[in-house]
Amino acid sequence: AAGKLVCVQDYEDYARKHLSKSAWDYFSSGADDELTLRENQAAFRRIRLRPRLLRDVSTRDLTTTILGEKVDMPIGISPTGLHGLAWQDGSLCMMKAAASMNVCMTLPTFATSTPKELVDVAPSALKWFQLYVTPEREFMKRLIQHVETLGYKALVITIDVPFTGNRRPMTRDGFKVPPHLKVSNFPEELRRKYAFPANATDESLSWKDIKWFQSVTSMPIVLKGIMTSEDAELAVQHGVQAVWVSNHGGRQLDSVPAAIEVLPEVVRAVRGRVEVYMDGGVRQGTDVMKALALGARAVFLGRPPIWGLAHSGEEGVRHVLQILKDELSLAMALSGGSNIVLMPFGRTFDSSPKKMFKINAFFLFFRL
Ligand code: HOC
Repeated sequence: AAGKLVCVQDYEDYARKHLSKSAWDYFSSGADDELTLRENQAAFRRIRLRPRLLRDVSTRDLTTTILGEKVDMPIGISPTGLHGLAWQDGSLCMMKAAASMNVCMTLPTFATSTPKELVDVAPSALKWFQLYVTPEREFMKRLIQHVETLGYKALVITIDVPFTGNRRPMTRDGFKVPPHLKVSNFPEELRRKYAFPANATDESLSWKDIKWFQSVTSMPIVLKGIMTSEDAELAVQHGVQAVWVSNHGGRQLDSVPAAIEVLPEVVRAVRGRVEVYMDGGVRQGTDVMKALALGARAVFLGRPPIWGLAHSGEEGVRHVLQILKDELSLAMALSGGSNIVLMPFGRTFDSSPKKMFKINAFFLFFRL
């Protein structure tokens, strides 16, 4: 049945019809007027590609590395809360699908399986852990060190949620996590105190706390939620290993620009000193190409794997990933690239100020 759906939009349409209202509202909604939510996709649509031809595209290599780890394509899975709302054992299904496609899975703090359960179903797959920072530092430290011991390869700290954005459909209906779902990362007493989606995060979190994270882990740190060149520069100065451009799928501050629009200023600011990823609005292979052309090392998917889960669990997620992989491969071929890292749009960045922005692009985009 999964074969009948041919693009991510088909999966979203299926999910809209089949998820419960409360689950659909949780996954689909954005903050306030949902301007940013809509803009994330709309901004991709405004970018156009310039293909180069006669370049032997008979084979295509989509493999790349992120933080030194090899993956089969520059597309990973973003942390999204409450997978179990979309499919039973949703976090495990997502992990298995990611493992079978050899892409990075980012386990959210508000997952519905534990970090260890993911290791058990996919021991050697690439896993990152996304952290919401609660005020309970001892608990945070234990959790971070636990995932590190389990072999998670990066700590992705979400920095754009000092308070949860107002997603009106959820507020209207008084969204509650169904009692059968366990938000497994929290021990019982903390689960009551920081019950999702009540405000669980430490709203006093600031740049000076980065040192603390660095002191408790040797995992590379990725800051997720960067939306300005100023914060990108601060991230580099604070010694993190990567920045992740994201407006939280339009679920936090409404009226910020689309993630893809912010990407170039962040890429320029970091000047190749750290890797840059993005999420927000990626729905097809050409979107991935556009993000890569603008300097992202990889893109991550938030809602699309959820729509896959809602359709057919692990199989649905795998098919969503396969669709995007096929679309990316075709888009590469049609625009003259046989290697995703060396695509003709390949910009290279040199940290020396003189050669700050060496572009060997002959493939680029323009905006309408
Ligand atoms: C601490 C509360 O990322 C979402 C999730 C969780 C946000 C609430 C965090 O729903 O966007």
